[in-house]
Amino acid sequence: MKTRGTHLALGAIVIGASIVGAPGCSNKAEQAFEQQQAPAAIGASASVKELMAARGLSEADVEAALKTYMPTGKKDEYMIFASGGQSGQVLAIGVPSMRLLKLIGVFTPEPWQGYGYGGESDKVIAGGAQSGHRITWADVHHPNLSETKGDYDGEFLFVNDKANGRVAVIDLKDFSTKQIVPNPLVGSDHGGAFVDPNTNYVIETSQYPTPLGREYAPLSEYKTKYRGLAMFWKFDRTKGRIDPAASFAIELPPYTQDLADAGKIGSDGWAFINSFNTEMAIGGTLQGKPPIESGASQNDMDYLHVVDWKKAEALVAAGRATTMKGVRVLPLTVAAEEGVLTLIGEPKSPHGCDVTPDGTAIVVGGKLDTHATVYEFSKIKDAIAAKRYEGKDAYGVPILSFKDSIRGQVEIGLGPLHTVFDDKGFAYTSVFIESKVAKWSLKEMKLVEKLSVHYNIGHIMAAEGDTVSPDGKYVVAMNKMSIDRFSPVGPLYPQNFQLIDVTGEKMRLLSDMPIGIGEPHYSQMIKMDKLHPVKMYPMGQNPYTDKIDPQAVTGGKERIDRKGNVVDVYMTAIRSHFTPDQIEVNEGDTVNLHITSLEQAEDQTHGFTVNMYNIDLSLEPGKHENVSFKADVPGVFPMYCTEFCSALHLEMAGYLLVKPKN
Ligand code: K7E
Ligand code: CUA
Repeated sequence: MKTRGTHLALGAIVIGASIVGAPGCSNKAEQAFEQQQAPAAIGASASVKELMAARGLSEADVEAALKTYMPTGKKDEYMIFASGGQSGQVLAIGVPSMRLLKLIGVFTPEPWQGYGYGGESDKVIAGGAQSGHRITWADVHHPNLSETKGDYDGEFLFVNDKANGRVAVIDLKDFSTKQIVPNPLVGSDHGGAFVDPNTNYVIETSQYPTPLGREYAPLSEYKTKYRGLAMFWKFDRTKGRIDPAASFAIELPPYTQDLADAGKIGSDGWAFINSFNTEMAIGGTLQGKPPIESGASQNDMDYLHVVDWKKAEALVAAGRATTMKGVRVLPLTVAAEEGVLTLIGEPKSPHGCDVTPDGTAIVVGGKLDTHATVYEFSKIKDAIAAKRYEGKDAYGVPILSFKDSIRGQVEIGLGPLHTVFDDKGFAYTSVFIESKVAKWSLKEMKLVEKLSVHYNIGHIMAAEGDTVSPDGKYVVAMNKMSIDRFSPVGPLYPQNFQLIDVTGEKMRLLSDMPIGIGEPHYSQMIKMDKLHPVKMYPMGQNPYTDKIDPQAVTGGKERIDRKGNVVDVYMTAIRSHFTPDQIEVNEGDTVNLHITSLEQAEDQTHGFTVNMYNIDLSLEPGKHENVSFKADVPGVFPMYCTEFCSALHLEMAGYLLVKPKN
């Protein structure tokens, strides 16, 4: 592809810069080379040399700069979708520049996009309520792009909310959140929101076991009443929404299920979920009992859960499920008997669970183990087919031999967590305790190189890394701590993304990007040319129904309708006025504003707010918004456009007058 040429070209420039005898450049051969080449490059090189000296930059720094600098107007080659952690949002970041392009409001109201401040998007957030409780934050862990034939297709993004057991759907047509689905059965999730290679399902597995259906049972009944769950949310691609009614779940034992991944190619139709705390420790620190952290670290092995979800889907269709809170749940007994669920030992307190691009293996990192363990799918499949079980767990779930299920183990270092893949058969594992990226060969099952990162790397991510054809090129270390990397900003430090070039024989650290909004866990990186967002909406479009809104207004049809104490205002926005711009109501009236942007020019966004009512809308070209409020306080309330849309933006204003009752 083109980029390879670009990289070569950059390499040549770097050589040009490095040969001018920058400080620290003592290579004689290079200096000789410099004299030969000097005439052609001397002007630029001399100033580069001075700049390097003035800023104290090394050759490696200059090379990194040349590989990541984006001149004005030039666009990035990849986009990262990163979880925003506790912010409840998703970040869109350009690569290699690592420039933040957008913060997408997902679970948390986001004022710039007018997300969650009175308009239509309020319904999306309201849809995410658990047991009637409106929730306006999330612990976002894993963004996952929709796939077609195992490749990112750039259409949708799914993310999970670990804290509240929810999954959100973001439409990449307009980079906005269209749906939040609360899981009515669990109290938290983690292994999500992964998709199968054709995005039939968005997979969400629970984390901390609770009684299913969000019911009550005392902790003394943990082993009998608490359960884990694997949820298969059916994704309706034409509607762009999850269809809860067509979804199903599989009941799991009360081990703490952790990361999950879907099979691909030969392992399509299967899902893999690891777990810790197979000891089923419940803590009790105040009563002098060991905390969960020590109780959960007794066993040498925990369980990798192997799930034949195609079989589960067929059993559910055949009526073997029971319905709980409107969800069809395949009982644990059925899953165990029918070979839907099988367990395999996995080294102590594992974390990452990543299927290789060819679908033949599953890589698991053991947090308290020094290995990456590679499971061979064909061995697992054969053993299940032949019912070659080593035993059963307390819930009757068959267990396969660990020894007979693995391809091997690779000595990685202290605290291996997650693994990603490139296009050359290498795997990259994050090594948390050592703060390193370990590169190893899948074929030779051998460690190749370790690169120091700063500091305490959690997830790691690679360009198109979760597809059947990763790109290589870039790996991103998603570091939990930044310690001395940035200027101090108080005791809460930003996380640090470190961009790594993996094109060469040696990994090269290119740049840092502080994430000052939350703790991103995972991210995915997609080729920019796969994304095709719209530049504007068709006139009158409601982005949350994907239809022209029935209340949309066209120019000249603006009006105010009054029926008793209900006032409907049909309003338009265009540079640089609202029509109508005077709204008079009586105290206590219900006011329904229906506002259509008549703009059809690129990047001509208006905003709308009215003093005191906590209303804030973003009116992108063509967008329609509906907002209702009770005019319960008499007075005069300025309303205005909140985007600097034109020279007369400040004049884009009006008044809401609320006449006192008496
Ligand atoms: Cu390792 Cu939630 Cu994927 Cu954090 S998780 S790092
Ligand atoms: Cu419209 Cu400012």
